Amino acid sequence: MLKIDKETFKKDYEEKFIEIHGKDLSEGTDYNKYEALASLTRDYVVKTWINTNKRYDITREKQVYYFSMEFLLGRLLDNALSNLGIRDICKEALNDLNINLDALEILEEDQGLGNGGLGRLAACFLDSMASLNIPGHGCGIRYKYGFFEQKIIDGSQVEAPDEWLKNGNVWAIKKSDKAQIVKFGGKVDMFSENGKIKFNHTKYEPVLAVPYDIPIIGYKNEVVNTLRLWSAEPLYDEFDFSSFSRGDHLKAIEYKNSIEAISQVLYPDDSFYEGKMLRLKQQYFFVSAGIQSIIRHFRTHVGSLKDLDERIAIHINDTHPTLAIPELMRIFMDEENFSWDEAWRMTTNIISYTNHTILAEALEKWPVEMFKSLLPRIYMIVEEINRRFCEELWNKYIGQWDKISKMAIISDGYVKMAHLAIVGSHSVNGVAKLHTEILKKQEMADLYYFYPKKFNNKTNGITHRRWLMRANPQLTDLLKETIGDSFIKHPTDMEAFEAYAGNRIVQERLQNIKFSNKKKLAEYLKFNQGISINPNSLFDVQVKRIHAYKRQVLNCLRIMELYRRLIENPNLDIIPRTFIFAGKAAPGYYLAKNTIELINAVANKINNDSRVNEKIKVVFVPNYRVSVAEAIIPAADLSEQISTTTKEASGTSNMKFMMNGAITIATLDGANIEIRDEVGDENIVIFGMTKKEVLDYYHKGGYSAWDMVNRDYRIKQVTEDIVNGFYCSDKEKFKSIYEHLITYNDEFFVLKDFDSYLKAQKRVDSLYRDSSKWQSMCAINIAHSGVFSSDRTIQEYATGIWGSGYLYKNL
Ligand code: 26Q
Repeated sequence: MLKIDKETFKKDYEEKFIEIHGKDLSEGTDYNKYEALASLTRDYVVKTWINTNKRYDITREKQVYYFSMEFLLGRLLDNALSNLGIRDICKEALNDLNINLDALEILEEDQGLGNGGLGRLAACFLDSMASLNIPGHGCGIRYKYGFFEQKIIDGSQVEAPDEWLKNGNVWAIKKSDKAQIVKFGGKVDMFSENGKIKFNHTKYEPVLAVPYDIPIIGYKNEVVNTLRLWSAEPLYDEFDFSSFSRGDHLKAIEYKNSIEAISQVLYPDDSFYEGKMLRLKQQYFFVSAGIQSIIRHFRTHVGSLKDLDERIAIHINDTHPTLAIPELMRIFMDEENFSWDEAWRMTTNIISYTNHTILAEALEKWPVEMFKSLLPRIYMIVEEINRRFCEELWNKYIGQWDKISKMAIISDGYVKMAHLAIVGSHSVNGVAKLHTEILKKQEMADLYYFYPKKFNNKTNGITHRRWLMRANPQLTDLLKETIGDSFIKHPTDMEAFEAYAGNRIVQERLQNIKFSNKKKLAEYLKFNQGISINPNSLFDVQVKRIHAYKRQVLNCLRIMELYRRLIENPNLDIIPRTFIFAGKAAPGYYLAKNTIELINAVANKINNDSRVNEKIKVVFVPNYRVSVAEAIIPAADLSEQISTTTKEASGTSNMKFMMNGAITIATLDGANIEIRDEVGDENIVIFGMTKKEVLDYYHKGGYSAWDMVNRDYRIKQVTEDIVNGFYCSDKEKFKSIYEHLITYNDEFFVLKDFDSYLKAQKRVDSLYRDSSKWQSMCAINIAHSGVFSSDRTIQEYATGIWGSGYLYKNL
């Protein structure tokens, strides 16, 4: 923990301000003040950062590298100050200087280099690894533009570039001396040298990969790990300047642009896989740069790579970094002269892989021709991995050609990345119990039966330091007052809070805390969107990426049904509710964008109907991101986790809501099942089809959306309201939703679950009426949320997969 007193801090801050702005503090804007504070905080971190790296080189502990195309960090200032243990001193010091720390913190742009769950998980994992004293580092891409900024114009999503770097960024340090060269295209020739086959790669396009290092600060423990993000730059040394001097400067610019494009944009996930060459380029770019830099480091600090598999572990976040497997093979064989067998043993020992999806249509596969021309040497290696794998399959499954071709890495003209990841790693994990079961028994069944020992489950988690302590300081204080502060280091100690579930004073405190968070959110929405909501109403929240399987449409339809009932009977006795939605749709995903339009149309109609406004309101909060989640989640009463059973691998917002004392309404999908197991049936509201019912429909058919419409007049009414002009004079506007639900016999069974969902919402209504009961349920949810801390998840990865972190275990 950094030891610093208030006066020293003040002095340092004023000096820093002058140093970077060349003017007095009194002349500074708020943003100037933020910059000086962030810059000073980074200075404080640097020494510990250097020490941590030195320590790692001396102790030679196993280093974990978490490779991910996405890291959704959000804001870093508060996190840095809190983890350094100087936030209180800093706040007081700034107060003396008439500066409000909270007001500066919100000026920081979110670092939004991720789509959603997978990217945020990577960020939570980095926080947990550093806080648990595990030498674990991130490796990814420094996208110039983060995930797009979502604007809602006339009720529709409009995308704008996320220019998160426009005002600079103090956290990252550019390390030009650690740049690596990554080679694309060209040709590979084989030749023999001293009886060994060698490969010569020529005529390739070189790209300079330049690292930017971001400190990942452990919680008050003197550990600063590194997130290394790579940026692509042209390599003019190797550029043919003769064409430039002939006046062909356009060619030079074209070259520069084509290189810079590699780290320009983050691809949106629409869950329908499309093989884009630039995306493959991005993948090899950061994987090759990352692995080269790891190996270079070990060459300089350790010397031999002989037992590298005992010194490092590389984890791949979904299949996106799978090229790490052939890239390691390439370096071991072509550069280090290892035999195939030795290279393969090391590679599979080093690599482990997490699968995050069960949507078959989202699995990555690359056309062989594209792969071969972009990565000729890597393709040769993949081909050989595939050849050897198929040979094993032939020996085991004699004559079963169909099975073998289904399991192969290369088949039907494609390279299948999940297969490569499974074959080339020693561990394959799913992210919740149900998800892992489905992977084993359905999606990857053949590969599971071939490698049963590789498969394991690691249920996701979230960092309680950001999602509880930062996002909800009042609740954190209540926990400290009642059960002490051991839960900070040992989150499962929160269980002790269950003893207070029936305590009236604690219940009242919980209610007041929630009310104060709701008031804050209401003010935020008033300020940003000019909309008034009632903090005394039940805040019913669904925030996540917009996708058909997540079923925002189901949520919307039941609001439409309730609205119809209220018009008919304005005296209907219901608990007033505010329905809050937020989330981005992939720009090319028409149905998801149409869903946003429907929600906004429903909001527009309902919010302008004075007959019902005392009872219901609908809000769509634009541009959902980490900082918005931090404002919304602590203010939620009800957490909507309503995906079609079997489709949500885990979900992680479900855990964030639970930790902040919201009650969950959920299908038995992903980690919802484990939340139910923790809190018991009486403290969660479950509805919807079972896994068996869903799988039976998929395997045997038999679902008829029309039957649902014909059997239930409420369904008939709300589906007609989508297209009869009730919400929009243009009757065609929401046609795609209507057709998806009915004409195309919706594969996500929205209408099938409608009745059960409505009944569940009715249960929520009656539970909420008994405030004491409701608060005790909230308390039980909070008390059992500790196992969903990513600290637990990371300990499981460290001991079960990486074989790392023994320092922590010996503490
Ligand atoms: C792939 C190819 C081309 C373009 C984009 C992509 C791409 C990008 C991001 C594919 C998938 C993603 C992200 C997936 C994701 O966030 N999955 C979620 O992961 C969470 C963490 O494990 C789970 O909790 C969620 O259930 C899962 O949906």
